[in-house]
Amino acid sequence: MNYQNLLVSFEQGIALLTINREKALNALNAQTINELHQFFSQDAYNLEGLIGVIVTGAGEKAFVAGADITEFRGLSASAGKDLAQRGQDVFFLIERFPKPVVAAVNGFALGGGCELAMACHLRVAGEKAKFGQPEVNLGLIPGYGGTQRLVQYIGKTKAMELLMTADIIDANDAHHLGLVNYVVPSGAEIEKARALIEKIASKAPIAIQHVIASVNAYFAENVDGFVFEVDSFGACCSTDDFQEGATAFLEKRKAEFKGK
Ligand code: DAK
Repeated sequence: MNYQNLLVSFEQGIALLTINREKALNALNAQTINELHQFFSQDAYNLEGLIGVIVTGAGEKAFVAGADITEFRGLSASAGKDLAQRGQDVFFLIERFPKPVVAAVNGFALGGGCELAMACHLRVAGEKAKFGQPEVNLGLIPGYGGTQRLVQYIGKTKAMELLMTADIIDANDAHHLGLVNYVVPSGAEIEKARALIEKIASKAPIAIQHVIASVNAYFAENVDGFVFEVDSFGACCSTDDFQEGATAFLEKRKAEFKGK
């Protein structure tokens, strides 16, 4: 795993992925998007014993302050479309990753940064974190799924307002709106993200995969989420973990899941 803009450490089953462009407030340039693609399409799958991924930003100021504005100028319509598609593909890889991905939002999460946090399954915000989609200030709209996921998470009323006003909200407002799962003291984001992943890792891994896929199915086009859930439920029934979970309950002991 050789990256220019990502730092990856792997400890006790958890990959800590840090966007490492602190001088540019961790803005997502093309190289970083490519490296995220490399990690979530290949490298993460090669980490033996992986139970989850934490995504954060280097330094104390920013999670990710957006797409890298220095790369925008002179972008043609077709190049812009290609770039948006590339970014969306990467963020879908994150959203569909079969193990929990938690954003530890340690500062500004603006534009593409807010979109990156939204592509993760869960979000823990430090109390100094700030969220917003200020693309209209630049004559743009979000290109990495922001117009869709923001509506999914906070509803059309507030999403319309944030997308059209470019207002930036703090961590507590983001929490009240349902954009983040937890607000913690600054500096404690990773610890909380780790605790969430460890809790999830004590459950049946195949069931967790099916939860992720089934919840995503609610938002997928041309997919009946209820039908998808029935199929996923059936698939869980054929696992050893289901037998173990039910047996452990009846024997009044803790289940020992094997992910089989
Ligand atoms: N891109 C590049 N550099 C950035 C940056 C960004 N998004 N944000 C900050 N920086 C750089 C600054 O230029 C500055 O660099 P130097 O001048 O030191 O070389 C350094 O980071 C520190 O930033 P500031 O000096 O501005 O720090 P402040 O504390 O004063 O302000 C701030 C922090 C976060 C409020 C401010 O930096 C800011 O407003 N940043 C821009 C926020 C923003 O508008 N982000 C972009 C949102 S739009 C697309 C797909 C997706 C998107 C676009 C296109 N296609 C497919 C084509 C998404 C777009 C967005 O994300």
